[in-house]
Amino acid sequence: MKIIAARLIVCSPDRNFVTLKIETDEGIYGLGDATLNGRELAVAAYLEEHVIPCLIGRDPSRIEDTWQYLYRGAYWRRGPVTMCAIAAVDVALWDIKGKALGTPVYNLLGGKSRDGVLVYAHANGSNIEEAVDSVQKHVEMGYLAVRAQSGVPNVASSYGVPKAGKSYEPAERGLPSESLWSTERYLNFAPKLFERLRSEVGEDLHLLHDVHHRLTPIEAARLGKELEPFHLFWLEDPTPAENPDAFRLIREHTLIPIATGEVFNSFWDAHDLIRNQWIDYLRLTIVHGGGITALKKTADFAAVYQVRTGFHGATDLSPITMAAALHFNLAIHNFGIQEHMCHTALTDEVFPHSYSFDAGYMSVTDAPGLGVDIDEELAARYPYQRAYLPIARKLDGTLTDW
Ligand code: CS2
Ligand code: MG
Repeated sequence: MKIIAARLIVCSPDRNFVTLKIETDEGIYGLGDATLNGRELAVAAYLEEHVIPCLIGRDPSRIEDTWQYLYRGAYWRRGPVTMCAIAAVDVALWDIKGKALGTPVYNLLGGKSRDGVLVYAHANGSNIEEAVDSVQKHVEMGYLAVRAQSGVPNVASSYGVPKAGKSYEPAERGLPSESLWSTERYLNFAPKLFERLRSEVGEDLHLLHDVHHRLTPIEAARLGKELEPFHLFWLEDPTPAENPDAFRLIREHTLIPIATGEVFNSFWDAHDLIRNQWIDYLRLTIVHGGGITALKKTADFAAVYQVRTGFHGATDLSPITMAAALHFNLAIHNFGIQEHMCHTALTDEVFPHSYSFDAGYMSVTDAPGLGVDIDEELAARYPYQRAYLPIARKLDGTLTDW
């Protein structure tokens, strides 16, 4: 089998997606997600100008060799754009291999280790009342795990809370919006949110919370300690993770489980955090971390230290990544949980897929490969529109982590 063509499908059915389609001389094609929220065309250009020319004529079954060729052959290593591009090729090749062998990708990763993939939903509200109501709505929908985010009193816009009447989509078309943030107000508020949530939903529901990189290590330690009575499933991105030592400091002060890594793009970003057991869940995911090949190596390393996966799964990761993640999550032993932020009906129409949600878990069918496709004609009706993630500033105007 030979690769005879590879091309990008860039579309924006509600938000931007970049999809790589690799075609072979036996009529089988594979799909890979190449979406990097807010920097989509950088990855598209990297693939178009520097990767696709090298793919033509290659044997698509040589997945590991192709991964090494694209990683080591670039000379300049790592980074979100490079690893997202490599991921798109890698996932498309796993899709092709599954289709060529007539088997779902999870079977190529060791077969099922579980019958379904535990997922968590996004609940949010502009205040505690709305957040409680949203969590309860997701419990009624069958979720066993729910992330709760709330507006903070006297803070204009908090992370994870949609604008009035809209579903939550952080990327905004046009130039980046700017919002004001107050750590002090947030730190005084967050424990009240979870005290109320626990009293409303009881002990069994897994509650998660995303700090979104906004605290210093000692502030994160304070928050972790104050949230301990409400036994969260995890506290996510408590502090920026460029300095892994920051997580040592948090670990010294609190038992709250820690998750981080959605902004990582390589095993090496997580290496110290894993081997020192400074985190409990790794969020590094397939589309941003170099693909299935890279994540398998990383997850296997994490398993040795009893660190589990908790893949990022926001709407800016396409249904192709969701499908790949579900196959991966079904197979590996040290699976933790999968984020499930539902795509819109239109996005699901552009990307028909075989995965489904039921009673707190997601599963895939035994369709060969990943079990996902792209409706190119429909995608073409929704052309790319530049969009950015927001910028955050402290009340005094200092730029801070959004
Ligand atoms: C968030 C994301 O889902 C999450 O945990 O951190 O919504 C993140 O803000 C976006 O994926 C950024 O593109
Ligand atoms: Mg997050």
